[in-house]
Amino acid sequence: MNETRSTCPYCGVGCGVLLRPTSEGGLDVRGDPEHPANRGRLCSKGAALGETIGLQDRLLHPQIHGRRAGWDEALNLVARRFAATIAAHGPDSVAFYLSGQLLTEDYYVANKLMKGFIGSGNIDTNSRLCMASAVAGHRRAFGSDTVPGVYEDIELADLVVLVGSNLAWCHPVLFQRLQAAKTARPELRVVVIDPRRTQTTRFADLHLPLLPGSDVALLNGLLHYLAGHGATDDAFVAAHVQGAEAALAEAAGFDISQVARLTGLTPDLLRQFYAWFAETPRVVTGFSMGVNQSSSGTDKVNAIINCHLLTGRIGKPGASPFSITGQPNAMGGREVGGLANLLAAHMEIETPAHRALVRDFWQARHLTEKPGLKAVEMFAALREGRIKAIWIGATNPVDSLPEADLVRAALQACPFVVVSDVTMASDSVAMGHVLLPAAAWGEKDGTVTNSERRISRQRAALPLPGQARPDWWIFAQVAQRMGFADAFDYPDAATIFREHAALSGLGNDGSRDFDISALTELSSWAYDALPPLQWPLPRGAELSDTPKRFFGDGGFYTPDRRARMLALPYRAPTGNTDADYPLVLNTGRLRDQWHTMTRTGKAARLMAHIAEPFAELHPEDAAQLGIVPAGLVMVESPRGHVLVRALLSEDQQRGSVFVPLHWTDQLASRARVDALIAPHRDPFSGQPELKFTPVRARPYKAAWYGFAVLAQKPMMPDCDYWALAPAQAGWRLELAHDAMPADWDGFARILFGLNSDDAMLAYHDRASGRVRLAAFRDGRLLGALFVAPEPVEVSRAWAAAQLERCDLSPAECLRLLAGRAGNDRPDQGAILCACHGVGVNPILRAITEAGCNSVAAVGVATKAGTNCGSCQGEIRKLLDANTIQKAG
Ligand SMILES: Nc1nc2c(c(=O)[nH]1)N[C@H]1C(S)=C(S)[C@@H](COP(=O)(O)OP(=O)(O)OC[C@H]3O[C@@H](n4cnc5c(=O)[nH]c(N)nc54)[C@H](O)[C@@H]3O)O[C@H]1N2
Ligand SMILES: Nc1nc2c(c(=O)[nH]1)N[C@H]1C(S)=C(S)[C@@H](COP(=O)(O)OP(=O)(O)OC[C@H]3O[C@@H](n4cnc5c(=O)[nH]c(N)nc54)[C@H](O)[C@@H]3O)O[C@H]1N2
Ligand code: SF4
Ligand SMILES: [Mo]
Repeated sequence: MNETRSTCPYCGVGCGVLLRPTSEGGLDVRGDPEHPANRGRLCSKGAALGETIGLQDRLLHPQIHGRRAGWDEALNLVARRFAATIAAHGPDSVAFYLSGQLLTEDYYVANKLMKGFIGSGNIDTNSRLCMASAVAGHRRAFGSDTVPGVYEDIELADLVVLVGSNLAWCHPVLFQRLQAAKTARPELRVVVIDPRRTQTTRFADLHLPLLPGSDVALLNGLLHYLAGHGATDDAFVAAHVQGAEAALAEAAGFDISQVARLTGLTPDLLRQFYAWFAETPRVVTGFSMGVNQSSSGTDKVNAIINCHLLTGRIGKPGASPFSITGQPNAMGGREVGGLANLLAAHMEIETPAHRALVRDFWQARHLTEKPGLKAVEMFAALREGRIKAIWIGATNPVDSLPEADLVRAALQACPFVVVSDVTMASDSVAMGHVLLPAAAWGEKDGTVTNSERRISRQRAALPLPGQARPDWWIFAQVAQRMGFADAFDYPDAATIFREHAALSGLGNDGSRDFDISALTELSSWAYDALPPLQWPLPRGAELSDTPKRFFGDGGFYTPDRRARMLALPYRAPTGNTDADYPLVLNTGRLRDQWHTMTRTGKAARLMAHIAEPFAELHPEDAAQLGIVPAGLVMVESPRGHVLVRALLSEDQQRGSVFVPLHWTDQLASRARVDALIAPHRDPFSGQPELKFTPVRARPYKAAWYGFAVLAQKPMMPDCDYWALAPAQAGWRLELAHDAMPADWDGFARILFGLNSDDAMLAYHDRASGRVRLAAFRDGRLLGALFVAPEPVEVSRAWAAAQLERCDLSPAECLRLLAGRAGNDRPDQGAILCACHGVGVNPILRAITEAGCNSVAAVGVATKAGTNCGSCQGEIRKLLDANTIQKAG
């Protein structure tokens, strides 16, 4: 079998995949049984990778002002404009805004160009929105940005605490490993700290639904409790820790009643959690965006680390704090120094000796002397005209940065915007004066580092389409054309990797955590064959697979080699709710979507899980506001608004509203949630507060609601609300507007893209305001539109499935107009199991009619949940609901 070993390009778990090109130009993807991160497992997104690589919407040629250009012309223009801007306004008038989705080699070259040759620190990345607080917290506590533990610790622990992490949806394979460990050892306890109920909290033994932003109070209380209940590791603290007294003195103010007041949790819940933590030597605390994306994010990280340092539970099997990284190469980006305040190879811009090392090694013409602007400041500088040329690569800031409308305006006003991307269809690509077509996953070669410091190869299995080129090549070409030919004369990714490895060992001798100098002399052949390896790998290290932990015996990277515990006064989130903006907006991720959907949004089976943007509210809040289930809701902050579907659920706590971050102008009329978000940031990391924005919500009064399925991608009608999603054989579209169109027939004809000789079936019920229109050609459905004065009640999955048929009988055409499935083709309902395409209805029937009473039994009956397992939590939710219903 001709399979290529590579790594999944999505989350920081970093699963190994095996790729086999198909005869139709596609890619078969399966989990790599030999990769230590996943041992053959994949989640729904990884399993659907083959469906996201199609070339529709691909950026295939360089473009200048919308005109197709050659590489030479485009690269020369970029080099000339950047050089001219620097000459006229200095190096800090230009900036790169990049991404944790670039490969290490791409990143290394970009960072070297900006910090070593342009001479500015203005290179920041979306890791500022993601990992910056973890980086800052690690550096404050350990003197270095080190993740001490390994994945195996989650399986070896007796208590796993997850803080601000929806592991089941965001790191599903790590979650599967945790699930398997708990099945094998039911005494392994799981505690989840999250304001809302999620598929992760459902799995937990204990869920602490704290008030948003109150983590430091909860964790200070834990520290105080640990000290008072004999859980301190005195020997470890005496030998390896500084600052315990001050930290404990601060924490002493956080007794149970004070913590209960600040967090909204009951004293009983708190005592239960604290007691478990105190009595369990093997604790892993995993943390993610509920921690980092906060105005007290760095303090939250240190509050977690404080508890692990006090108890000596760090870098030992089954015991460690554990930062769960978001993007596939969040770690690699940090290794090469891909943040405005880092240098390279975990060295510091502020340390003269480090600058000297890097300057000599790079033969740098203009090594930056100071940190550059962090993401939010960078876009403010753009807006104020201080930055006059920017290069955006592998990220979509028009949708993912706070004050997103201002970000768009800043790019509109910027004299020179370069975007390197793989798609044409993104809100940021639309802002570029010069577009550079990058090679996509599956076509490019290099390395990424996952959450447990494991470096894995991404390998190409497909040819480069059109004029696409790897990101490192693009940066190196521009560098060469700016006059730095010698330093950027890279023939391949392997050469870049060797240089990076060599720099990591330079003047190191154990003084820096990041050292992979054992890989400095890797031949190109050995680089191609490189197996997944954890660092550190100092010169002479054996290239073996034994787990590598840090700090079990101290050896921190502070000058005195001791870790720091910090006194952490509690700070409430920066923005305050008030009478005008009484709700807290929380934002985050869905199981089957990746960020701004430029890739997962192409896969019908991933869109089938949740096909529309929504706001999730507590039913009592909704009732008070007059918001009805499945109605539309306007969520507003002083900065902007979104118009999305209302989802009422007690999974939300009162006063909170959750909106996913994924939808953009490409697939919805107005659902870019970052348009609402304030630029408040953590003072230490500069990471924005993406999980706490005061907002208000109100119902949208629609004159009509519509749902359509379409064989062709439609021209978007002029409607206040629309949300588009690909289906297996066409598109599905949700609509609503506050005024009726003059003529439904004409409206539908344009929507369906009909010819004048295409006939349409129509049904108007003037009394009820219901309209149904459908057009067919040779037994095929071209389009169907269902309109009602209230949210349309037609099975979406069933209607979309009719697009796949080429043999619709006249009776079936009429039934379609009636909006009802026939008995012979039962309606699936919303698709829960993306892998096997199993909807909620067959699963419910298995539970209620066939008596299935476990996830496994549902799997046997329907196949749901038997491949990647990502939907098992939702199946469990249906099982629980059924049990409750029976009991009631
Ligand atoms: N399916 C999917 N998986 C992904 C991604 C994706 O786009 N889609 N993206 C990847 C990336 S880049 C990242 S960064 C990770 C993110 O992974 P996670 O951090 O697990 O995901 P989020 O949904 O952003 O947020 C996690 C949780 O934080 C909670 N939270 C909000 N406020 C607070 C608070 O004040 N305290 C606490 N304790 N919790 C709070 C939210 O309710 C949410 O459930 O996911 C990665 N994996
Ligand atoms: N409200 C709110 N906002 C958030 C978050 C949140 O939780 N809430 N989370 C934040 C976090 S943690 C993150 S990580 C960000 C993510 O936000 P972004 O980074 O803006 O989102 P992506 O959709 O991943 O953007 C990646 C872009 O790179 C392109 N691309 C893919 N592969 C390649 C490649 O190989 N080369 C090049 N050049 N381009 C490529 C894609 O087409 C896409 O346009 O969002 C942040 N914003
Ligand atoms: S858990 Fe899923 S998204 Fe993350 S790396 Fe593995 S397969 Fe990819
Ligand atoms: Mo992220």
